[in-house]
Amino acid sequence: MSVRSFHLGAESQRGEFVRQQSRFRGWVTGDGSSEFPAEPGRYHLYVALACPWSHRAVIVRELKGLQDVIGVSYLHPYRDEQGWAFDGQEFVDDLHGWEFLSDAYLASEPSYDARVSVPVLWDRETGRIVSNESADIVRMFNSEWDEWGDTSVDLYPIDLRSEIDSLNEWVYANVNNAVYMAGFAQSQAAYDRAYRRLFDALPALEERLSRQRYLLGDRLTLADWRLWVTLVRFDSVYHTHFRCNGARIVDFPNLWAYTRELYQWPRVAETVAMDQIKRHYYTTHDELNPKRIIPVGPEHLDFWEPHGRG
Ligand SMILES: N[C@@H](CCC(=O)N[C@@H](CS)C(=O)NCC(=O)O)C(=O)O
Repeated sequence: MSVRSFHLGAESQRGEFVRQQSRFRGWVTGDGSSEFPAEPGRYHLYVALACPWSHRAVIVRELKGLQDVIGVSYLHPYRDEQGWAFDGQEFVDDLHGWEFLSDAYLASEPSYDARVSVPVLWDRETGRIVSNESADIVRMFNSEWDEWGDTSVDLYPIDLRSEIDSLNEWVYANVNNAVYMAGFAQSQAAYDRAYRRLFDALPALEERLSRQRYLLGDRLTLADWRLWVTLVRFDSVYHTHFRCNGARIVDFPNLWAYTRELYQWPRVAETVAMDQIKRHYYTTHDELNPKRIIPVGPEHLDFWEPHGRG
């Protein structure tokens, strides 16, 4: 087995963590107008349940009832410098028997040498990656397979799209990515900036959710699932591992009830692999946790407690 090395991180001159832009931005279309026409059984999703960006793709696939239409393979939660991998036991690539997700990237672009990220939407027909951008993948899942999926579920309704897009941008910068910027900061100042962003954002979201059930009113949208994948990991991982210790989600009554409501949404709890989530973060980032000891707590975090929203 050869050791492959891919860039695992980048920093700006200010010591800030910089997330790589996704390289594959193809689009599956229900009307067949792109090079990737929607078909049942043709596309396959590679995800790690530990990863928040993967998690929202998994959730939208479930909510749209696409389980028999789009296949899925799960990567092992532990990731080293060789990138996301299968162990051939619990985590197997049924399609190709690959050992590493980098095989998918190299098959798509033989000279690929950038970071190997999940999720990946794979096309079995052309043998290459359609997309490695979760924001695109969830939008495709929402509508492009509607011939086979549940059309009663629309998480990206036309009348709310511009509001969803702008809120998504804000949530990404101030919550989803802010926790990583705090965790991977290379200087006190970079950490302080990320921390401030995050702990200005959470009270603003708390206030918003005290007035309305979901982020954009009474309809659950992609914006909610984007936020939620970070909230559900927060108290177990980001609060400790990424030093986001200004408050826990359980300290915000509305954010915490909202987190429980979405957790209790049909078919969602099954997608939350808390053991894999903790294992991934606490064992993968040696810089932050060199002994790879996984904290036992928090205890009594009960996502099934009645949420009382409605
Ligand atoms: N823009 C990507 C980001 C995905 C991403 O950063 N995934 C992380 C896991 S949570 C990853 O695979 N990181 C591996 C690496 O960067 O080396 C998306 O949203 O799909």
